[in-house]
Amino acid sequence: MLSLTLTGLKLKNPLMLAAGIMGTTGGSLKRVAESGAGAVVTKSVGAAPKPGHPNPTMVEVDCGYLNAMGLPNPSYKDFQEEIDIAKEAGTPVIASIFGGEPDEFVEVACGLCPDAFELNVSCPHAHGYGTEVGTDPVLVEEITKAVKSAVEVPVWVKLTPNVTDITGIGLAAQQGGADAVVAINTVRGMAIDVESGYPILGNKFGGLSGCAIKPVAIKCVYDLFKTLDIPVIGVGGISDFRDVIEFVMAGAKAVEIGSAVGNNINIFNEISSCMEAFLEEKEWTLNDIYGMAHEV
Ligand code: RRO
Repeated sequence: MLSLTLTGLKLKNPLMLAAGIMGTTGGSLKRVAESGAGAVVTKSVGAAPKPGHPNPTMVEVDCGYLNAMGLPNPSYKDFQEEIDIAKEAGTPVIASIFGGEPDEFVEVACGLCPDAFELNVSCPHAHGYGTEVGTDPVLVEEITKAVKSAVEVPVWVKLTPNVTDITGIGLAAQQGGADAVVAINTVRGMAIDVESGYPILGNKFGGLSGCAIKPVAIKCVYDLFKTLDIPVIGVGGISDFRDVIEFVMAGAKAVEIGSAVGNNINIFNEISSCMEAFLEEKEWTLNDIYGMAHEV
């Protein structure tokens, strides 16, 4: 009842693991896939190993989490082994990759064989990467075009909400040939310890995730659905089935779940069951509610 085809990939449900959560090892990705996710996205990997930002890299705040991990990753070079382990679950595995310019993205993409790529042009706190790349529509189009012409699997582009109008960047990704856009990455934020006056994160500022950002993400998905022809994948603050229904009504073809998986790996099965019961009671299909908020 919840199965769908997304950019050519067959998913048993529209609930995917978001990048950055349990996504560094094949073992943890496989475990999430076996816990009911429709697809899993890896932690972002780049051309060279990176240790990430100094600690603390994550702090719980009201209604969410602030992180400034700083793209810690082992590089793409031995990462295919992890992807292969994750693939054993029989669920699509999406590689999140980052780079500073088109050639770096292409180098990483050509070193991996996932079921699809998610281009990270949206990390809010990585010098030379992420948002610094992903707020420039010309660069987003060039990067997307370069990766698209180098690989044969679908290419998704994960967008930053830290712009005035996300649709301009979404259009650039579409123009570059993206098969889908993913909205949103974390919202830039900061927390200060009032006893000492020190910024709490080692990097001083970071990205906010969790339920605080859901309304921001819903508006971004709504705007992108209205503007683009390619599918929009929603992410940001999902913790129960009503959140997923809301994203689909805003125009998300599928969603990714991040922060809430940290507390509960069974969330995919739980949300799937609740969604099925809700849709059955309403006598709606997933397709009936897709973009429903645009009909009023
Ligand atoms: O690693 C991180 O600090 C990080 C990444 Br790559 C990202 O895309 N978004 C985020 O909030 N943190």
